[in-house]
Amino acid sequence: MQIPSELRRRFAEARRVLVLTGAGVSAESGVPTFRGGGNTAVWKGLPFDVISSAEMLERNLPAVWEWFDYRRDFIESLTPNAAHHEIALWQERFPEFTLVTQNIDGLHQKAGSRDVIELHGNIWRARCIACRSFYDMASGKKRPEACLECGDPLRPDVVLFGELLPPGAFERAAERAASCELCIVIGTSGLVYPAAGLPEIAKSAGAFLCEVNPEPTPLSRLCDEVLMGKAGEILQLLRS
Ligand code: BV8
Ligand code: ZN
Repeated sequence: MQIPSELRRRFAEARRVLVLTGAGVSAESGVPTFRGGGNTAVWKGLPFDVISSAEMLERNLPAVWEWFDYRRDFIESLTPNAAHHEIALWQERFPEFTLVTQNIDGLHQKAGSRDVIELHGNIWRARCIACRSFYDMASGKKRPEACLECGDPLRPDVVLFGELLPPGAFERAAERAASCELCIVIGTSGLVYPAAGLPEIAKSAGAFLCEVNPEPTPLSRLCDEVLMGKAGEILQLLRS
């Protein structure tokens, strides 16, 4: 794949860069995407946006835990791929670099990315439904049965459908999107809001918008450049 000269020039000259990632950036690490192969991920007969919903949390917290415990055990043995590593290098390359992810797998951080704006939370954390105390579950740490502060139940520290994003996360991302010169959207189907609104904010603020995805998405028509292929193979081609 040839990197178009305009994109190469923008990549070489940009100082303020925002990257938005989705499940596709973790696909080459073995993390299943949600809409891979045209069908939506299903758990025990329930589409993921049903089991991953505020309504389900109300109705059946143990089922929600079972779903995230299964995914956490699955992700535990997986490692970052070339796309994660390339993106981690960009935080040194660009004076003002912002990494925003919809992923809860923590693979960006495992690849060395710092200050990642996690719009949808993180599967390695639990939090108390009442006092919001946080509990780290990284490297197999067991979560307590209930909150050690107030005794109330714990829930996964992820954003479920119908729930608000973490305080300030979207605002910070939107602020950076509105001031970036180059916005690169990697491995997202661009269907879930408000995350999918960030490239639109960047574009309308005058940024050069580039998408990396083997398939067209609703965001493709907005883009100045679309690189159709796998992130793990394409991102390193941007190196001069
Ligand atoms: C909210 C955590 C306020 C849990 C997730 C406006 C319009 C319509 C609907 C709404 C709207 N505003 C709000 C809504 C409702 C809803 C929404 O957007 N629904 C959609 C389905 C229409 N949004 C919400 O509920 C949000 N909250 O708005 O709060 C509010 C409150 C009350 C009432 C109303 C509003 C919260 C959304 C967050 C939900 N939590 N994750 C979990 O993980 O289980 S979302 C989850 O799904 C992911 O985080 C991600 O965001 C999304 C999946 O999308 P992708 O990551 O893009 O993955 P996908 O599989 O779809 O695509 C992968 C792509 O990668 C593909 O394009 C593929 O081609 C590509 N690819 C594959 N391989 C590669 C690759 N690319 C590169 N390289 C490869 N190798
Ligand atoms: Zn508590």
